[in-house]
Amino acid sequence: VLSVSICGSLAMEYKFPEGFKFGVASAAYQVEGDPKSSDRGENIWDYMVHSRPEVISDRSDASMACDSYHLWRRDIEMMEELGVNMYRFSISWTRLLPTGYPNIISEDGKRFYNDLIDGLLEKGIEPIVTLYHCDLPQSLQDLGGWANPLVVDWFTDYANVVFSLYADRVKIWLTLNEPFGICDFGYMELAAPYFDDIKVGGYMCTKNTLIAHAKAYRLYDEVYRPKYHGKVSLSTLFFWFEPATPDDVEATELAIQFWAGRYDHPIFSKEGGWPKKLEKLMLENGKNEGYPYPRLPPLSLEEIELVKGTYDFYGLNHYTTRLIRKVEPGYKPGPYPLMTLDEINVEMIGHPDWKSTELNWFSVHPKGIRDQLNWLKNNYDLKEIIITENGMMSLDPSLVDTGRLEYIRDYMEQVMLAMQDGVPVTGYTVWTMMDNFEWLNGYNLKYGLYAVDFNSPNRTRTPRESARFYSSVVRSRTLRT
Ligand code: BGP
Repeated sequence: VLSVSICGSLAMEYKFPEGFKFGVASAAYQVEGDPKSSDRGENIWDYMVHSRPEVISDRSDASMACDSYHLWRRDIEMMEELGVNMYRFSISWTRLLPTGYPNIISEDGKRFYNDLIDGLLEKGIEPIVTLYHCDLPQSLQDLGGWANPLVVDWFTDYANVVFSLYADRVKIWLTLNEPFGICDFGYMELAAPYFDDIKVGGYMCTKNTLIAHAKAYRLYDEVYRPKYHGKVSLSTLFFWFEPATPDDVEATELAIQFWAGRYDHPIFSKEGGWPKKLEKLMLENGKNEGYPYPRLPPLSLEEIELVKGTYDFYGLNHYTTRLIRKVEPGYKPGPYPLMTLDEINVEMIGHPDWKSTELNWFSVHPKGIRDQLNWLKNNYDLKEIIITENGMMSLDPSLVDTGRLEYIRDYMEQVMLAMQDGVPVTGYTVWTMMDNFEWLNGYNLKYGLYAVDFNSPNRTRTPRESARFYSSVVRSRTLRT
């Protein structure tokens, strides 16, 4: 680290270590498009946007999205422009297995991902592949989806097909993107399947995602690792939380355990299983509601052992920090359901000094990522952390995206500082390379280093200021603040 004083203010210069990876991320449903001309089967997002168009803020759908199904060569060119050396993308389950089951493997799907992987490797870009990023086959949703324990077999069969096709070339795998998003958002009307059923279906989903992840990990471990020596983990969506007042310290730790620990503790902690305090509290909550059994389905000793330790690194999706404040039971949340975690009676609020984005759940507080990385280091035994998503949303489509540029600069600086604290971060990935179908926000919300013209038939991609900035950091492996 070098520090230089310019006009009295301290400018810092950080050099990224040799081998540090810089990437960009995407997800199949958000960029690929083309469910019609290929044989891709229907998934839960297709079904939801067509049966309930009003839930998408601009009533759009992802039938064409960024058209990466046809324009993937242009996508790779953009990565070359940026100079990144890894690309995190996901495989669409129903593009590869149109029925959801391995009885039919789509030739077209197989070829599509083969070409993409080979195209990346030719340019020296490492593929990081997510097996599941929000797009469950509708055929499996019709049988109960993630709330049905059979999903474990469905997912493992699918994972086996993917590994058998691509594990010779793909060395870094993420089984699931954000189980919190799959279950908590999916069962609180914030994502497909768009159910209002958090306390039954949602918590069944919590358990089933863990078991499905673990089985896929162990499958790789036993069958593929001896030959291909890759790494497997998952990505956790982890808002960082700070206490609003000294009185809220305990509530904040509980909020961390409810949000991230519910999914992380069984996998990454030494003892495994649900976080103890949380498990107890949720059992009491159930009883108070006249429900005598644990709502968080118990994990048997075999299941605890099955899930524990199923990681080779930690994949972190970090966006924002919220303050945690205790509230009375029954407190009515604000306009965003996300703002309250009623299971543990806390509310998430912003800090008056933190810059806010246009959506009020998202504050800019770069130091949050450093504190969170240190928390991970102190709580789990981690040899490697890859930041699998970090980026800034805006409703402003302009190419001069100073806010995003500063966000990336300041968050990367805090990642650097965390590395100086001794946190083993080995890679950083921006969400996202280009504007895409941002789930319930359709095309209104922009996260892209590149802007995409969704009115042009060829989905023209144009770099923003943040793309130039990120590229200069990546190419020089130096961050200047
Ligand atoms: C992550 C998802 C991404 C992406 C991003 C922005 O949680 O993994 O797929 O969409 O969040 O999310 P949103 O559009 O909800 O702000």
